[in-house]
Amino acid sequence: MRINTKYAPRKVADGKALSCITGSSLTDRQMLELYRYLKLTRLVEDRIVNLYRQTKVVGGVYRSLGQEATAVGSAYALRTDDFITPIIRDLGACFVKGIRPREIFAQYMAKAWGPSGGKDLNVHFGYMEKGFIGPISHLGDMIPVMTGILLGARLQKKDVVGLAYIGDGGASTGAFYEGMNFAAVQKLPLIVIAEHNQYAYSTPTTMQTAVRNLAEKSAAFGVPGYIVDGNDVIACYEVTKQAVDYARSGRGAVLIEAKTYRRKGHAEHDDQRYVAEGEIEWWEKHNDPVDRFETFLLNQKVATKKKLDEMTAAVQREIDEDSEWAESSPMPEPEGAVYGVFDNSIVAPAFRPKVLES
Ligand SMILES: Cc1ncc(C[n+]2csc(CCOP(=O)(O)OP(=O)(O)O)c2C)c(N)n1
Ligand SMILES: [Mg+2]
Repeated sequence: MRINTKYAPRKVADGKALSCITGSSLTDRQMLELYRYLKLTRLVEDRIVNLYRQTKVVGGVYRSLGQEATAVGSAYALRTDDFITPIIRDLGACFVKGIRPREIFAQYMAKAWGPSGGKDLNVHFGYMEKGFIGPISHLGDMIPVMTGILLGARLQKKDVVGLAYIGDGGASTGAFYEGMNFAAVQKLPLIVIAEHNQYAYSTPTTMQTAVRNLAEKSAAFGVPGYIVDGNDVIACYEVTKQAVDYARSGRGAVLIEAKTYRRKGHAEHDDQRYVAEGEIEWWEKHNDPVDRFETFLLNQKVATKKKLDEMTAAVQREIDEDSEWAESSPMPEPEGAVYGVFDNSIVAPAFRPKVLES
C-alpha cells in the first residue's frame, strides 16, 4: 500500500522562512479563525505554565508547544457533530470543538466550576453534546473507544466521523492495533492522527518503533496512510478534510502521520536533558507553526501585521478575563468526590453510614 505524501514536509532553501502550502479551499475568514485558535492555544498554555509556577495548578502541565498546528488544523476539518478524542498535546482541538479557556483554567486548578468539578486535570473531561470525548490516560485505549462510538453511530444511522489522536509512543501499544484493525475491517469512519513529535517521555521514536514513518503502519490494517507536515496548519486541515470525505462516504478508516516536534519536555517538570544540544532551538527558529502561519498570512496578503497584532491582543484579553474568573471560582466541596462515579441516585456512598444509623 502506498503512502500519500502530497502534504508531507518539504525541504526549503536555506535562509528562506518556512510558510504553509498554497491552493487551499479555506476562505480568508477561516484562515484568520485558524490563526486565532493557534494563538489561543499557545497563549493559554503560556498562562497555565505561569499559574503552575505560582503553585495554583495542582497537577502536571503538558504542553503542545511547537506542534499546535496539528491539533488545530485537523480538528478544523470536522463538522460540529463529529467526534474527537484528544490527548495531552491537543488543547488546540479542544478549542476548535468549542471548549472555552475558562474551562481549561478551572480544570487545571481543580476548581468546582471546571468541567470535571475538580476531580481530574488537563483534557480529562468530556462533553458529549460537543462531540468531545475526554481521554483516559492509558495510551492507545481511546482508539478502540472511538471505534465503538462509531459503530454505535452507524447503528443509529448517523453519518458522523471520529478523529482520534495518538502519539508516536501510543502507536506502539496493543490497544492501538486492535482498535485500528476493528475499525478497518468494519470500514468505520475513524481518522487517526499519529503525532510524530519525536519523543515519548524521554524515549526517541527510533528506540521504540522500527518504522521510519508511522504512516507505514497503515499497511497492517489495509487502510490509506498519509504523511503530513504537522507544523503547517493549512496542510493539516487539507489532509484531514480529504480523510473526512473518504471516511464519511463509507470507505473506512484512515491513518495520518503528522511530522512535528515536541519543544517542551513531557511535562513542565521535565528538564529535557536527554535532548541533543541545539535541537530545540533549531525547531524554534526554523519551524515554528505560529511563525510559519504568520509568514503565510502576510505573504498571501490575508492580513496585515497590525491586524494580527490586534487579534493577538484580543486573545490575550480573553485569557486575562478567563483566568481571573477561574482563579476566583470556588474549590469543590469534599462530598462532591463521591458523585459522578457510581449511581448515586439512592444514597451517595459517603452518606450511607449516616443514613443507615438514623
Ligand atoms: C499504556 C500506557 N503506558 C504508559 C503510560 C505512561 N505514559 C504517559 S504519556 C507517555 C508518553 C507518551 O508518548 P507519545 O505517545 O509519543 O505522546 P506525546 O507525549 O509525545 O504526545 C507514557 C509512556 C500510559 N499513560 N499508558
Ligand atoms: Mg511523542
